[in-house]
Amino acid sequence: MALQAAALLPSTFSIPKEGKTSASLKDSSLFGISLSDHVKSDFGSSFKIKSGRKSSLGAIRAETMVASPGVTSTPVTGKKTLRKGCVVITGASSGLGLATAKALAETGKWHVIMACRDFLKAERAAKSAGMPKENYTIMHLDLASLDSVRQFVDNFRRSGNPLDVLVCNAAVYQPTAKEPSFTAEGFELSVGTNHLGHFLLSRLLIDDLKQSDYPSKRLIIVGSITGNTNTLAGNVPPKANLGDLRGLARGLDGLNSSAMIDGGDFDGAKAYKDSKVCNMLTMQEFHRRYHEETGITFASLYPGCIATTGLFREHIPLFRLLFPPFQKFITKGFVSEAESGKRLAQVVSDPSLTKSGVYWSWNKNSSSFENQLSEEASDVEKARKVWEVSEKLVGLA
Ligand code: LMG
Ligand code: NDP
Ligand code: PMR
Repeated sequence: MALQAAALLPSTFSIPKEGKTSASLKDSSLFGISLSDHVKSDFGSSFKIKSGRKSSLGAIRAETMVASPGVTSTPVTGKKTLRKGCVVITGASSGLGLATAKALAETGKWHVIMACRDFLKAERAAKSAGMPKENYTIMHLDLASLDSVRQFVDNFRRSGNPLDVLVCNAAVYQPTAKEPSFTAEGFELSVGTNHLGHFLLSRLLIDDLKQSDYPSKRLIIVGSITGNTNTLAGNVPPKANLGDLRGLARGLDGLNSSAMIDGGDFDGAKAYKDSKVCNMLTMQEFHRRYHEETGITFASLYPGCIATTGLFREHIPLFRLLFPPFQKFITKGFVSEAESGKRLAQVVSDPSLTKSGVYWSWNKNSSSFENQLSEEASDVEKARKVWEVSEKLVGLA
């Protein structure tokens, strides 16, 4: 545990600016569903722990595994039941990530590693959400720094936890920024954080997922409707468009090249939507490259319009005031944070959602369905290019 504690030092001590909880909406919606939905996370007793899980960390891992609540198994009448799953969720200090962490921790079947940039905020959020403390651990991760991503991976490995599911959830949205801002390595902040940080994280952690003996290993990358131009929401300007990736290929530094993937003028709302397209393309490229060989399920999703989260913290006050009622009463795409958390928790743990390469959405009957991605967000050639350019940028190629 000492090793783990060393990994948990916060790098920031900011006071949260947002974090209100939303009112619940017992209504069906165009793209959303009712609140009667519930998490189905039981794999049933037919799954058993495989013996001799591979441990690459020898004694350190064995020792910390004993101390970790996430990896114990409970003998029941001489048989071993399924051990707790261990899920890493990025950006679990608010909104969708926090709601998902809470939904999973409350089942008692999951140990949640909350991978957050602000340790104190995450600790407060977990406590005020009432998450059982034996079912979560907070570890520091700043996706806007590739060094921090690598450090997180090292610390996670030292913690001795297995990795059964990774959820790439964190994101920033800068709709009102006039000028770009940048990550530690000088990439435009939204694509740098939402896509490149997660790209490195998931590429590094794929090895850990491979080693897991959990019956259903998953890598989930949160997408969005607004990156999909085959929808009404995806046609609200500015529209996502990666173009020929010329800006990405030159490093998104805003100096020698554009800060935008397509090489155009900076637009914070477009940069966010472009980053979501990258997220959805990356999920599919992972599926093509790794699913058959590893059996890992790769998935993305649109959780519904969670109009009350911190994602909109930088939007103008008028927008923040009108957006929730607009989504509730006009588009009917609104979903509460709690409901969105249940949806993502399903993608993490529902035994019926094991299909790989799928972009999940929910209909008004509370059922998940395989949604269609836009032409660009399902472009095989573009996915390959985004992958290859991204691996150069994050130092993997
Ligand atoms: C822009 O600001 C930035 O300028 C830009 O740089 C970029 O960052 C962009 O995409 C990001 O954001 C956005 C801001 C500017 O827009 C808004 O604030 C619009 C938010 C939507 C709010 C609509 C208000 C409608 C009033 C709803 C009140 C609800 C009350 C409930 C009533 C219940 C009754 C039962 O501002 C604008 O752009 C102003 C635009 C105003 C547009 C108003 C359009 C209103 C409605 C459109 C209806 C469309 C219906 C669609 C239905 C779909 C169903 C199929
Ligand atoms: P929030 O702002 O509430 O949550 C985003 C989380 O990401 C926060 O915990 C934030 O940390 C974290 N984060 C931001 N930057 C970094 C960083 N550099 N390193 C580590 N963590 C970081 O927004 P949502 O819950 O709405 O967003 C969650 C996901 O849902 C995103 O992927 C978003 O694209 C997606 N989504 C949201 C929709 C919505 O309507 N809200 C709709 C569709 C998709 P901190 O708390 O420290 O700020
Ligand atoms: Mg949108 C069915 C219609 C629908 C849905 C589901 C969304 C979701 N939005 C819809 C329609 C509209 N929006 C319409 C008609 C308008 C014009 C008034 C509109 C506007 C709008 C703005 C200005 N919407 C927005 C914004 C944002 O700044 C949000 C955004 O683009 O963030 C990137 C947003 C969103 N609308 C959504 C969803 C889910 C978002 C935000 C979050 C995201 O995609 O991650």
